[in-house]
Amino acid sequence: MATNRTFTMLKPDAVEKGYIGPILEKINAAGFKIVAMKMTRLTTAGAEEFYKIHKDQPFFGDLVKYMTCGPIVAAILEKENAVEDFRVLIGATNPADAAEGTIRKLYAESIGNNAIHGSDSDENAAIESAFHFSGREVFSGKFF
Ligand code: RTP
Ligand code: MG
Repeated sequence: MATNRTFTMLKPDAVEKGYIGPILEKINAAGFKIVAMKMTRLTTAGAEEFYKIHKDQPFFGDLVKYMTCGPIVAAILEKENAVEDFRVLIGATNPADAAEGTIRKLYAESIGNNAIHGSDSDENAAIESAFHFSGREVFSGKFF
């Protein structure tokens, strides 16, 4: 399996509760390499664009409000089979359904406030990474 990339956001609830460190530790322990990272905040327009696939869902308004309510940490992660393996590491959307030991099981509050995002395809990982990072902010290969 070739090394590839996924995109993640530690969502505002996780940042507010001081879970940046513990979540990054789990990401590192699972073998993902951080190749880009920043603390930032989504604007309403930015959140609407990022989650536009959900614009007709009943939860869209709440989702945009939640994703803009505080800072997030955005990152690009590298690993073999990154997209699929990261979705396993974060667990099901609803923490009540998430497997033991997954990030959402450990750190998410609810199906809405669920601590972390993971891209669902290689194509979306590339789109979402470009949404948050310029080429100069993304590192690759061996760092030194
Ligand atoms: P994500 O995109 O954030 O990684 O989450 P996901 O693939 O597991 O779930 P998705 O279906 O893409 O939903 C995106 C985000 O919308 C919020 N949500 N709320 N109240 C609800 O029923 C509901 N359903 C989804 C969550 O924040 C979810 O992560
Ligand atoms: Mg999704």
